[in-house]
Order: sequence, then structure tokens, then C-alpha cells
Amino acid sequence: MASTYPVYRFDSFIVRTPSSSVVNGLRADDRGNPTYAGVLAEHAAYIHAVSRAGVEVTVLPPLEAFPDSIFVEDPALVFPEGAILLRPGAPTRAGETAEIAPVLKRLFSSVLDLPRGYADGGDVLTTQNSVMIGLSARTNREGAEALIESLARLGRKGEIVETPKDVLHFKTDCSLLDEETVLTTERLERSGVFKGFRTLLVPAGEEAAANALRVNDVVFVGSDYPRTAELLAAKGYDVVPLRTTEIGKIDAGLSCMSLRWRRG
Ligand code: CIR
Repeated sequence: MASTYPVYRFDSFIVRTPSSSVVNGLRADDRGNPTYAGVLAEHAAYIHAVSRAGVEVTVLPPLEAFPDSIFVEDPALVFPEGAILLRPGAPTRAGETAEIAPVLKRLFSSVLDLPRGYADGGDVLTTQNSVMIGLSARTNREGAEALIESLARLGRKGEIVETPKDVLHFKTDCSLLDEETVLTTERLERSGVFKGFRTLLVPAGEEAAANALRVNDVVFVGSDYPRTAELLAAKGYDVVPLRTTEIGKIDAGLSCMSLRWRRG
């Protein structure tokens, strides 16, 4: 493991301002289009909240041609020791990698390309000792195996795991709360992938809350999931609710809106 810092300690974030095309973003179930004003407000609140948690935020300009490009987590992975440009599995998102590449090349001395297959950053959970890569409709085995090779070049160990059926991304159903604790859903916990971790299960009916976001001393949780917030507060976490009602209509959680790393 290259870094001795807890993996939820960050000082740098990249986000991208939503374009008006965001209302046409991909979604599994149609719950209606989000409003552009609502997405902009939720995104602005996200930037404000993570800044208060102690990170410097680089805000990239909107990309009208890519409705889902607000979800910068998916076309790349970043670590203190370098970045990996991914190959998103949704055809309408493939071009997002070329858009973010120049930014990462300015910020990181080592930027690798995923050589083959498909992999979305939403399928990747970085823990203290390994990088878990969930197979999904967006990340195939060829991409996951190629990603393990790229990770090894950065000194990181990758492992391939399964994502529950009908779940968009591996991280749709989990997030790291601290070095040994994962917040997850019953369906993902049941698959046994979190051996060696303490798991906290989101209450039934609040499955979408499993994509929380630990940033330094706080845990951001979607404000539509009060029982998850209560559970985490009772366990001693400093919980900050963030509204995801509009972006949630295009299957967004909290991690997907940023790339996060620690420079120093
Ligand atoms: C998509 O289907 O690609 C977007 N509408 C949502 C992506 C969410 N990304 C993530 O959780 N990492």
C-alpha cells in the first residue's frame, strides 16, 4: 500500500458543473426527468459541503454533449501516486475519458490508460489494503483484469468481486466509513465480499443510502435517508445530510460526483 493515510483523508476534489443536458442522463427506472435548476442547486451544495470538510475543489466546465459527465467518478480513478483513465461501459459516456484526460495530465505526473475492456469508477471501492472492482453491466471481466494490471503499476492491489444483479455499480450498494467499516445493503453483504470488514447495513427501504461519502471527519448521507443518518450518528459518525433528490432520478449517489485524492 503506497499511502499510510486513511483512504478517506482527502485534500483535493475534481467535480464538473452539470450541463443543461443532464436532465436527459441515463437511468434504470424512469421517475421523470430531474429539473436542471434542482441538479445545479444540489451540485452547488455538494461543492460547498465538501469544501467545508477541508478539500480544495477543482470545478470543470459543463459538457453539453455528455449528459452524464457530472459523474466524474466514472471515467477515471485517482490515487496520490497517479491516475488511471478508464473506459466507461455505457456507449454515451465513452467520450468522457478524453474530456477529463488533459485535466488529469496537468495534475498527476503518472497517468495510465486502461488498455482494454470496460470499467467505470463507480464499480471501484478503494479500501486501505486493496482496490475492489465489481463486475457489473458497466465493468466487464476484461476491463477488471486490465485494471488490476494498471493498479499494480501504481503499487496497488486490485481484486475482482461481483455486483448484485440489477444494481448499477458496485459502489451503488456500498461505501467505506473508516479503515475497517463498510456501509452496505443486505443484498451485497449477503454475497460475502466484505470478509474482514465490519459491515453496517442500511435499513430496508433506504438501499440508495449505501452510497454515502466519507470525507475527512464527516460522512455525507443523502437527505432522503433519515434512518441511515440516525444509524450512523448512533455509531458515532459525524453525519452531514446532502440533498440528492433530483440527481437521484438519474441514478446518482454521493461518490459519483467527484474524483478524490490526497496530494500531500
Ligand atoms: C449513469 O447511468 O451512468 C448515470 N446516470 C449515473 C452514474 C452514477 N455514477 C456512479 O455512481 N459512480
